[in-house]
Amino acid sequence: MAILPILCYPDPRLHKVAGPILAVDDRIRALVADMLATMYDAHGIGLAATQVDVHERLVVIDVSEERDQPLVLINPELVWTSAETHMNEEGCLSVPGIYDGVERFDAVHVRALDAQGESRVIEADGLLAVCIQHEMDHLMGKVFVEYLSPLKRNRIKTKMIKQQREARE
Ligand code: K1U
Ligand code: ZN
Repeated sequence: MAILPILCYPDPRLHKVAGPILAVDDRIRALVADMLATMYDAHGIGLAATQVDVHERLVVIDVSEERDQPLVLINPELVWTSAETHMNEEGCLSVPGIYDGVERFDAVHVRALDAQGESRVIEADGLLAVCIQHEMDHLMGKVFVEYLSPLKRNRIKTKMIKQQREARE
């Protein structure tokens, strides 16, 4: 298992649209293991393949307190969304230190393959529903700061570029 480098906003690779996974094989299972190790190492509750510069439709999530309930979503598709939406505080491992409100569906049903290649429908609400929507956005090349005002987004972009320059020096 390896800890993979996580792309940081505003890296243009975060805006690539991921393609479908055609076979759930040993390569994908190894990537799942590396992404779970990377998510736990970074203390995140989710990670999309896009964030580790792999542009395939794969997401890992664990919103459990004990960090022992990993969820693997391969080729996820939203099949139902609630009429109700809510503003939730979000963070992102690709935008470290930034938290802000994003409007999301309260509940979603998502169809996906698991790590064995079995098709499942997950019915999610609360933090899991928010995290699924955040991770599926990553697969479409969208980072949560793009929901914020241009003023806030530009401030965040400037701050991230400065942090990355200072980290290199
Ligand atoms: O995709 C990512 O960058 C992971 C991200 C997932 C996420 C967190 C919060 C709301 C939606 C999606 C994180 O894990 S950020 C770090 C974190 O653990 C966290 C931040 C805020 C609330 C709860 C957890
Ligand atoms: Zn994120």
